[in-house]
Amino acid sequence: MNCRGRTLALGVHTHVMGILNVTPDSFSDGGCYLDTEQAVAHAELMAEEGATLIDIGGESSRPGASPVSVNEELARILPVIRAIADTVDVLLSIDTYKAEVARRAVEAGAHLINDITALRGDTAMAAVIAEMGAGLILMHMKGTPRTMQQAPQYDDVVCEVCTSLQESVQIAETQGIAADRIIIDPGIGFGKTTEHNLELLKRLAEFRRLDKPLLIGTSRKSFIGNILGLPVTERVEGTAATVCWAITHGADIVRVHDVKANVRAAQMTDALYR
Ligand code: PT1
Repeated sequence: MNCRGRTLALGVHTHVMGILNVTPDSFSDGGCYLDTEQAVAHAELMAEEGATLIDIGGESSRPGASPVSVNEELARILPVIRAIADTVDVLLSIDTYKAEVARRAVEAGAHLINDITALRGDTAMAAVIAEMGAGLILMHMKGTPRTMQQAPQYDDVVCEVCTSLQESVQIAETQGIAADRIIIDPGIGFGKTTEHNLELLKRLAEFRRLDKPLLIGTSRKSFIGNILGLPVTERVEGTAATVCWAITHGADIVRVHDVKANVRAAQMTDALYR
């Protein structure tokens, strides 16, 4: 696939997308020089460890998280995007559902937008992506991050997620986004119980029917914690197991925190499977 003059070869090997959160902790207001330095250092490390994409997020979308303003989000991510785009050889993805944030991020050097609302959050998003020739990740979510884990229900989770993503693909292409710039993602943990997440992974191959590159994000998520009975700091092996499984069931890109371990798992799985 092709976005903003950069190409991403698909099918040759699995791409590992490293997660770079620039949501400040309570001791920092975000956007200051030290934060930017730290973020760039983390991006450089992930690139050295084998990440070919980096996903920058300025607003948490974990269950229960609250939204932040456009200005706050921009203050957090723009300095980091500018610094990384200049120095690190990776595709830069921005985790935002706000069209204004997307536009400014792509102007600053980002290559693709990771929209966790799959174009349902901001009606101006599709036009921005189309106009700027950026790539787009369409992720399925039921509800909003604040409310999505309040007893989510589906008749057939795979069919419903598939249909919803197909509709978003249709909206994207109708609004002028090139068919080969669209990636799909079933949104593990976004309005899904542990059973729903397992069902989505077991039947992951059904998403190949949409004929789009497939991204999967399971990293350190609570369904792994529920199964293993382990806290978030102890989920790297569980995550790696889901990464190997996802690759053999059609994933092209995996979104992870622990790049080194998951690149090794992905390389070994690629050698056996691809
Ligand atoms: C994802 C994803 C994302 N996940 C894409 N973007 C998060 N494209 C943020 C839990 O259950 O899978 N795909 N952006 C992080 N979201 C969560 C959701 C984190 C659930 C944790 C959980 O613990």
